[in-house]
Amino acid sequence: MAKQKNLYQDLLIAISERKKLLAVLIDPDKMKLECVSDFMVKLNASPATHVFVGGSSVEENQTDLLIQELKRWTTLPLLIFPGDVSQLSSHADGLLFLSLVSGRNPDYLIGKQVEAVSVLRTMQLEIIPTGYLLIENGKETAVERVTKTQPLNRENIQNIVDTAKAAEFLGMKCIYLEAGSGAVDPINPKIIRAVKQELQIPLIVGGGIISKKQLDGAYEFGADLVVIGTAFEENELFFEEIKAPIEFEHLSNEEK
Ligand code: 1GP
Repeated sequence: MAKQKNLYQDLLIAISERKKLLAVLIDPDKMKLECVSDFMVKLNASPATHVFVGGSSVEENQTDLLIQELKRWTTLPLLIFPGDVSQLSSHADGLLFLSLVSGRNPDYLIGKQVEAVSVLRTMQLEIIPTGYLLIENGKETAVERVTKTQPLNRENIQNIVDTAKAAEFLGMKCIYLEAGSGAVDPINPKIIRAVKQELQIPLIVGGGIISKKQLDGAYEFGADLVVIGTAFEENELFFEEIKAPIEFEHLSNEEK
């Protein structure tokens, strides 16, 4: 099948049309190949607009095999959200080329990216440079462990905004606010709003979102694309739950 080459352009168009974009994150370490078909039938019938694939600890080749299988079941854009260079696959449509700008570990700011180039040269992936910000959420996350970096203090909203803006000034095409997979608290709506107000580029938000209300809240406060993994992994009925129309009025004043 021909590759979709306009992922980023399509993202900008969808955002300008005020579409609510939702990526389902699939972790190759947790999704068995034989379960893909059932999962994808549900995903295809849901409001999901993108499929992201990636994890923090994945065996060599596992990602490539999973992506090949996923592509048999969906025409949605499939982007790699890599935990490591070994998760690159020519069968995906695109790649979030992450730089962990919240941390100060050179390996995850630029080292892994340099390592990836020789592999990426052999692939036709659309590459989307993405400033990746890990925000503290109440417990240690896999990203923190693997990258040996500290998340940003969630109370220091100005520092989070400045970090996101610095990434935009550096030329990143998206900002990803990450609370971490399975986070206790998703990104606080106040942080989403403050970052969104300063950004000219798309804002991705993920980590710890397990209810329709939290999903709607993320959109209302400025997320352009929301990423959810765990909630779908643990409860496939969640595909049904998110089908209800968005009801912003149910958010309390406190949350606003
Ligand atoms: C993790 O932001 C993603 O990198 C999604 O997190 O698994 O908690 O939905 P969850």
